[in-house]
Amino acid sequence: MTSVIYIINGPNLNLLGTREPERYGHATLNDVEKLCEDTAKRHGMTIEFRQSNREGELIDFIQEAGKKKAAGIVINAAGYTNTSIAIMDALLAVNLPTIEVHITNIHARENFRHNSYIAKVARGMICGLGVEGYALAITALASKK
Ligand code: CA2
Repeated sequence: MTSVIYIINGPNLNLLGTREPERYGHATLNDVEKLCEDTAKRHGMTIEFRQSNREGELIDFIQEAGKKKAAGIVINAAGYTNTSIAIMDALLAVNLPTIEVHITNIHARENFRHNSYIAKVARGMICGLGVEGYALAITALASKK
């Protein structure tokens, strides 16, 4: 096992900080990457930070994390959270500790956001705490809980 944590972001998260700031906040995805880098560094770890608007590419990132024997995965699958059995299967296949993150509280939003395929295979889920959830997820993986 290496000390690299994969941070995987799904569709539309490239728009973070540029649209709907009242919902998703003002931090950009670059700001989130910096937050993750700084948090990982404090724990003596490194990150691979990825985003894609394509389901298959997200699956490629998960398989890459598996091949690289990453210490864990932090994933915000965005809209694919509620639809993608293929992403769930990829996470099952690599069998790495995985923390699901959502910026918003998906349970306080529409019903269709409540059922997460990722949650079925993740070690835990953090939602509703804004982008700080990414830092908390890295800390959880680093402490091997
Ligand atoms: O709260 C989250 O992190 C979500 O994963 C965000 C997804 C949504 O489908 C999930 O239910 C909850 C949407 C990501 C859209 O990202 C944008 C960011 C800024 C502006 C517009 C979209």
